[in-house]
Amino acid sequence: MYDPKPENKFTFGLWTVGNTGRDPFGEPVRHQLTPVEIVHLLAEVGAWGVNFHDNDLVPITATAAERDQIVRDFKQALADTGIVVPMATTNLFSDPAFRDGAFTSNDAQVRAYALQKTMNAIDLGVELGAKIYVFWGGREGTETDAGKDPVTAIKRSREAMNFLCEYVLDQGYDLKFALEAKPNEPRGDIYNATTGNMLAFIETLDHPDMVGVNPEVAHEHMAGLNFTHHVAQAMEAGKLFHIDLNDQAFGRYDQDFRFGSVNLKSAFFLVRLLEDNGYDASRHFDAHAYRTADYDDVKAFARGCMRTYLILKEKVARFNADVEIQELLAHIHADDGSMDGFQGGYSPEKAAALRNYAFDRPALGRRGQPYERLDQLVVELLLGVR
Ligand code: GLT
Ligand code: MN
Ligand code: MN
Repeated sequence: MYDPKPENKFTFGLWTVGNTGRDPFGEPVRHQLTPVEIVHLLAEVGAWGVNFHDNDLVPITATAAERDQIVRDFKQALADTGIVVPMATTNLFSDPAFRDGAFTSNDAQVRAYALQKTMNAIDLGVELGAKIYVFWGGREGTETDAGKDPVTAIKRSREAMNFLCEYVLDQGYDLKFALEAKPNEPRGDIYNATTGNMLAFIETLDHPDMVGVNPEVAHEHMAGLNFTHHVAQAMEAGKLFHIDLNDQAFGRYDQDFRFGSVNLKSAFFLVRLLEDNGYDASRHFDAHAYRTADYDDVKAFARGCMRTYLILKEKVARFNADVEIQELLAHIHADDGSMDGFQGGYSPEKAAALRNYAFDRPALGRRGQPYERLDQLVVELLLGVR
C-alpha cells in the first residue's frame, strides 16, 4: 500500500541521493556516486524519475567527446531501469564565475555566459526528455545592497527569462519553466525571495504562460511562512508546474531534510492540498540524507520520503471519509443561503441592498467555531488512534 508507483511521479535530483555530505564545516563523508549508479539506486528504491543540473551529469570541464560518452551511458542506465527525466536545470551557482550572481551579475560577460550555459543545459535536458526546466537563482542576490541595484536586478532577471523563453520557442521545444524562490543561502539575501514574489514577477514576462513556479517546503519555512498557503496560491493561478518536497525546522539553516521529518502536520496539510486538488506533476524530493548516513541509510532516506508521502496521502483519504470530521466541517461551512443575494460579484443593486441590510453584529461576534475539536481530530488521525 505504501510502495511507490509510477503514477505517484516521485522523483529525486542527482544532487539529492548523490549528496556526499559536505557542509560548510566538514568534508564529504560519502564517496561520489556516478550518475549511472544514482539511476540504479533510484530504481532500486522505487522512484519514477531523476532530475539533474547540467553539471551533475556533465562536469563543467568536460570536452565534447566526454559529454557525448556520459550522455550515452546515462541514457543506457535510463533504458535499463525505466527511470525517466521529467525535469532539468542549470547550475548557475557553484562555479566561481557566478560569485556575484548569473542573470543579475553586475558583470555583463557573466550575464551572457549564464545565458549561453543555460541554452546548452536546456538542450541537454530536452535531449533526455525533460518537459520542465527549473530556475533556482541561488547566487542572484547580495550581502550588501551598496553595489547592486535591486530594480536593475529585476529587469535583468526579466530580460534573461524573456531571452530563454524565445530560445525555447525558436527551437520548437516542448518545455516550460518553473521558478524556485528562496529567501537566503547561499547569498545573504536572494532576489524574488518567496513563491509569491515569483508569481508576481512571472506576470511581467513576455510569455507568462510558459512560466510557473517550483516551490520548496524548506524555502518558505526558512522565511517563517506557511508553505501550504503559497502552494495554494500557485495552484489557484495555474502555476504549480513542479514542487520540491523536503522538510526544515523554522529559523534554521537550509536543512533539506527528509520529507515529513520535522513538521508532520504541515506535511499532512500540504499533501491534502495537492491530492484533493488533483496535482498531477512531479513530486520531487529535493532533500538529502543526514551527514551521518552511509549509502544504505541514503536508501532508507529516499524510501522514507516516498513512504511518508503515501502514508499522509492515506491519512487524507481517512480525513475525507471520517464521519465526525466531515460533520464538523459541514457545521463549520454551513450556509443558510440568506446572503446569496450579495454574492457572485458587484452590481449597483446589490450594493444598494447591502447598504440597507441590518446585520446583528453582536450575534455575529458570539458565534464560535469548533476548530479546537477539529484540530484535535486531525492530530489523533496523524497519531494513528483514529
Ligand atoms: C540546490 C537548491 C535547491 C534547488 C536545486 C535546483 S539546487 O540544491 O538548494 O533548492 O532546487 O537548482
Ligand atoms: Mn533547499
Ligand atoms: Mn529546491
